[in-house]
Amino acid sequence: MRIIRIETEMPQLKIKTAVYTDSSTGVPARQERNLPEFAFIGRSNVGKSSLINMLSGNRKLAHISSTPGKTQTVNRFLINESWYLVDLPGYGFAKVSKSQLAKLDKMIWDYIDRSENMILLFVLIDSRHELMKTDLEFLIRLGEKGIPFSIIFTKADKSGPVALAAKIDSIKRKISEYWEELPPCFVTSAETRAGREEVLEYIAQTIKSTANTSKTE
Ligand SMILES: Nc1nc2c(ncn2[C@@H]2O[C@H](COP(=O)(O)OP(=O)(O)OP(=O)(O)O)[C@@H](O)[C@H]2O)c(=O)[nH]1
Ligand SMILES: [Mg+2]
Repeated sequence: MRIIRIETEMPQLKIKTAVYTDSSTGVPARQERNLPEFAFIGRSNVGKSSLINMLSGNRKLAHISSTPGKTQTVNRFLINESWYLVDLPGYGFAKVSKSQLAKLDKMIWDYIDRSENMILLFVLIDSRHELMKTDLEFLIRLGEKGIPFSIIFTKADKSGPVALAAKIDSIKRKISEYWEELPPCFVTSAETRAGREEVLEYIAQTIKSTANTSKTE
C-alpha cells in the first residue's frame, strides 16, 4: 500500500516577532520594502487594539483602554519582519469635539484611500449590538469607493452562544440588505482568543495569494 502525504494548503501562521514600528497621521512614510498591511477599523472601543494584541500574542503591543478614543494615530506593528498589522483610530466617538472628529475621520480615510500597501481591511463590529448607523454609513462609503473588506465580530465572550448567534445573524441580515454577497466574516474574543487561528489563517492565505498574483503580473 502506498501512503500519500497530503500537504496542507493553508499553513498555520506562527507569530515569531511582533514589533511596534511607527505612528502617523495618515499614510505611513514610504518604505524601502513594500510589505503587505492588514488594517483594523471600527467604532471607538470596539476592540481593534485588543484584537491586534490577541493576534500577535502580545498583550502589551497596542495600547488599549476602557475609555473610547484611545488610539489617535495610525499605528503599525511589524509581524515576522514581513507584514504589518495596522491599528487605526476608531470612528463614531460622540464625546470628542467636532474638529477632533473631523481630524480622526480624515486620518482614517487618508490611510484607507491612499495606502498602497493595505491589502486587507477588517471592519470590526461589536457582537453584542445591532449594526449601528455609523457602522452602516462606514460600510456604504467603503462600497461606494469599491474598497473590499472583511468583517470581524468582536467581544464574543460577552454573550452566551445563543444570543451571540442571534445577534450576528441579525447584523448579517442587515448587511445583506445592501450587499448581494456577504464578505468573509469572523467571530473573535480578545479574552478567550476565539477566532485567532481563523483570522491568522485568512491573513496567511491572503499573503500567499497576493505573492502569487504579483509573480504572474
Ligand atoms: N470582554 C472583552 N473585552 C474586550 C474585548 N476586546 C476589547 N475589549 C475591551 O474593550 C475596551 C476597548 O478596547 P480597545 O482595544 O482599546 O478598543 P479600540 O477599538 O482600540 O478603541 P479606540 O482605540 O478607542 O478606538 C477595553 O476595555 C478592552 O479590554 C473582548 O474581546 N472581550
Ligand atoms: Mg485602539
